[in-house]
Amino acid sequence: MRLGSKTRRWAGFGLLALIATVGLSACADNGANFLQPAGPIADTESGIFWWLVLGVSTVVFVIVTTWLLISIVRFRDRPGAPEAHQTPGNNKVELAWTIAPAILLFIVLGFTISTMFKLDTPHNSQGQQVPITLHVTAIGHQWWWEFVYPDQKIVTADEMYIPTGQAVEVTLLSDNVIHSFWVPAIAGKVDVIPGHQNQMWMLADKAGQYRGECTEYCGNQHAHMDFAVVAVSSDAFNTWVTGQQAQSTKLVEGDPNYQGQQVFLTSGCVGCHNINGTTAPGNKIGPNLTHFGSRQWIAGEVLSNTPANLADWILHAQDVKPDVDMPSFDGTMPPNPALSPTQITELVAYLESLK
Ligand code: HEC
Ligand SMILES: [Cu+2]
Repeated sequence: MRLGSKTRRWAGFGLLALIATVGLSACADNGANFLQPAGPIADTESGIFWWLVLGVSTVVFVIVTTWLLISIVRFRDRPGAPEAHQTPGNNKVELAWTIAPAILLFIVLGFTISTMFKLDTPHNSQGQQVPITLHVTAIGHQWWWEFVYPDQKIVTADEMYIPTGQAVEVTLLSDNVIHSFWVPAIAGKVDVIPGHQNQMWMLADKAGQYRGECTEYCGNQHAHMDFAVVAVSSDAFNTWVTGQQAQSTKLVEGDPNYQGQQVFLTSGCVGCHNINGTTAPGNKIGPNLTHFGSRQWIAGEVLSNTPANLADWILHAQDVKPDVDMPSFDGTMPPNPALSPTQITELVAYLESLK
């Protein structure tokens, strides 16, 4: 069947629009871009992409396309021209175009492997070796990241603070399935495997907030397992540490958020969440909430941390993030209670006060 010229024109437009959409979507900047590196690892990796992979591909593309265009134009069929000369096979040519790409691919492989070895030792952007000054353990849960700072005795979720210019060692653990830890602008991706301890290091040159994500399919809400690496100056980092080390207190009657804390302690939340300094034992099914009010996001960056969103999350967690391990507290999932509007208001005020 031959397509009419109108149909072909529209098909052409459609194709162009599709290509443009795909191309332009790459322009969105959400902090998760390894082509805008903020540390030596991503910097080296993007270098490999620009000069090696893109360089080699460009040369091949130009040679093949030029050759193709010349052949199309020069040897096109003309009225009255004799039948084209047929070449049934040419061993020399076949060998050449098998061996040449193989050599190119081995060159790419060689540089890639040597880069991998180079990236093993912690170093700064000038290439000088630097010592590890901070240890963080990142634990992949379903579907959120827990960050433990063993030396500072801090436990937090979905936001990993690091000081700029310092090498951080990240130990990767999982208590469920395989995840993968990637902060495109800084470092990664390294698999997070249950029963196995993986290690990586990272260093951020520039202060900023960089999005990280799970890059190994781990269940329904895999796409909502984002986290943020927040790189700040050493001073700001120390201030953050001191803030996170502060214990929460068991409030007494008459304290502003006493009612909210009571709702928290009596509604079943304590089965999964810990708030240090209260009687909530918390068995780590859910994030530690001791300093929840200081975080920018709720539940793997699905919602920004505002009182309205928090109320929405507690009432309808299963609608916001279907299949999540937290029940909705709107009465649809007995024995979990339906929280009244007053209880929700008090609970939200209490949680947001935990800075
Ligand atoms: C059965 C376990 C369970 C119970 C009970 C539970 N939660 Fe959760 N909660 C979770 C899990 C798991 C997450 C993390 C979900 C995710 O990000 O995928 C979570 C996330 C949260 C978060 C977001 C924390 C963060 O840093 O992103 C808040 C706030 C929260 N829960 C509050 C509550 C409150 C308040 C209650 C009681 C009314 C409650 N939860 C009851 C399991 C539970
Ligand atoms: Cu995942």
